[in-house]
Amino acid sequence: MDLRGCIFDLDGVIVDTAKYHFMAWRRLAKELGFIFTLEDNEALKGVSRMASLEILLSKGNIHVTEKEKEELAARKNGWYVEFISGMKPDEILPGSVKFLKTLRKEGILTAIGSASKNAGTILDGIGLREMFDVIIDGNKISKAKPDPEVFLRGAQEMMLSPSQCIVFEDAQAGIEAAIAGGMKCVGVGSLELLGRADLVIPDLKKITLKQLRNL
Ligand code: B16
Ligand code: MG
Repeated sequence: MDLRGCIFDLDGVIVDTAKYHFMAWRRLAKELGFIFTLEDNEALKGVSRMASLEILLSKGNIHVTEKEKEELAARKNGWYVEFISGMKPDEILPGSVKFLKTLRKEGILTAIGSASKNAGTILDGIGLREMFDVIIDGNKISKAKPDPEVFLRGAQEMMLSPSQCIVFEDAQAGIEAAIAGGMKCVGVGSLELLGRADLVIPDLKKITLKQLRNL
């Protein structure tokens, strides 16, 4: 393929924030009177805040009004923001910085395509904001993954067509979004979960441009 741009999911690809989301959701579940496990948390990856809350509430068999949902989501986000406020560059996932530098050197554009409304805070905390030409996050989009909006906006702002872009994702919803947007995608994580991607790698440590151009 004629590779011109790479679009990265943030949580789980560039930085390991999944543990902080889990800690906050688990705390909320505990307050609501049930246990939320690490396994339950898999279904929340890449999913928007409100959709995540819906999944959590159905796990606990809890029914609340829309207004209460807003309040619960805000409570979870308050804890999450507190957890990520102390994030340091050493929480960047292995291989990310080196790979981003390689892309820059080769003139390939870089974008963030994240569902998170906290993406800016995280990028500032880990000092990576300037490594991305374009940042599309949960504040800029109206349709959550698996809708392709976030990645299509990324391609559009890089002034590229979807066929010139590759998406890097750790969540099934994100892989589906890339496919729906007509983009090649690389799953970062386990083959078992991300088998629908064009290529699955455990992390960004060993990925080469040659591998990507062959997709
Ligand atoms: P927030 P990504 C996603 O980020 C997370 O994977 C998901 O767990 C989270 O619920 C979602 O962002 C919304 O995050 O509550 O901070 O707006 O993986 O798309 O970078
Ligand atoms: Mg993710």
